[in-house]
Amino acid sequence: VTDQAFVTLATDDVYCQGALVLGQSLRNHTTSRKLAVLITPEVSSGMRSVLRSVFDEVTEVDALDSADSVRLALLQRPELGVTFTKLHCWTLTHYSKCVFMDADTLVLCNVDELFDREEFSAAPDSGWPDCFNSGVFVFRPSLKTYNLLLQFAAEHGSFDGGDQGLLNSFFSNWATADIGKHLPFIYNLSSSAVYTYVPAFHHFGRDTKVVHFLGATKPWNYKYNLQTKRVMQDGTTSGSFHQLSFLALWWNIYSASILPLLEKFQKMEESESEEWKHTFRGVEITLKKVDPSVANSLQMHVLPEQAYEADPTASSSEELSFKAEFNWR
Ligand code: UPG
Repeated sequence: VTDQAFVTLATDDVYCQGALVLGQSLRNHTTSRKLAVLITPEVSSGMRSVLRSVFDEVTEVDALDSADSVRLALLQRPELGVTFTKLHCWTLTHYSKCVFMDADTLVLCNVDELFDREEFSAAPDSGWPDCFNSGVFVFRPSLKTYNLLLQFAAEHGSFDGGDQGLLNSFFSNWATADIGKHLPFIYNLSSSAVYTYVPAFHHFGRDTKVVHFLGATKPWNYKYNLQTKRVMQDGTTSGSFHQLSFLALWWNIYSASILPLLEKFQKMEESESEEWKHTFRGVEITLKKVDPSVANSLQMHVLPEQAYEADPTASSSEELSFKAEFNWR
């Protein structure tokens, strides 16, 4: 089906890591729909190449760039920036129907049946179930709807400052009008809500189809041991057993399918950038100028057992190979 697509959004290279894992999870479960990702100018050219190897379509959407009055009104509300960006999904009018998924979601099986639903379908939010969560929703691209949404945003803003508040106010009859537009919670299971209703999770959780790593700590903020295939916890991160097993699923895909892609494109770019070989305790390591957003993972990959940090004060290549200091963790 070429006129229907899964759509996600990544405004920077960090969120791209999530988009890539989501895209790969959809591929792994052999979706028959197109995969599209919306990005902003901030996304690096290397990352765009990697995105193009997973997604059928990588579309750059501009931050507020035009002079029309609605956009100007929105300019006065910088807090709605990311919200505004998500709304761009309605401009993908070469598709007749789409499923939007946040970059911090992961599919556990084929979910193509979502396309049987109509606009606007979404699952309840675990924090306030009369509201839907805007991390997974079915919609029909339409410039008319897009403009109405912009106008609504400019006039009313968003009660939570994000797209979720705005979309809930705009599609305000979702809670009561049509139960067919309520997606089951297993299509947008908040990984953090799991332990607030443990018996329900035990009863229904095995059928989970989409996990949503909602909240401030995203999967890519955790550390992962490539050898034991375990997510590591430290003082800043914590998680229940189930959260950790969902995180491990995310990291399995990231390490098996995404890291090799990132490295491949990294290598291609290296011909123009600096790279130094260094032998330390008999292990040859490669010091690279890496994008800070992926540095953590790449370092883990180069030295799976011991992540290291090069001396950040070193400036030239020679200096670095001398001054590199390793903080064994
Ligand atoms: N996003 C970016 N860059 C950012 C922030 C967000 O690309 O700097 C995209 C990305 O696709 C992300 C989504 O927007 O997954 C939502 O942002 P996120 O940081 O995941 O927000 P959460 O707090 O986890 O999510 C809740 C809702 C989500 C809604 C958001 C703001 O689950 O659907 O978009 O709040 O209302």
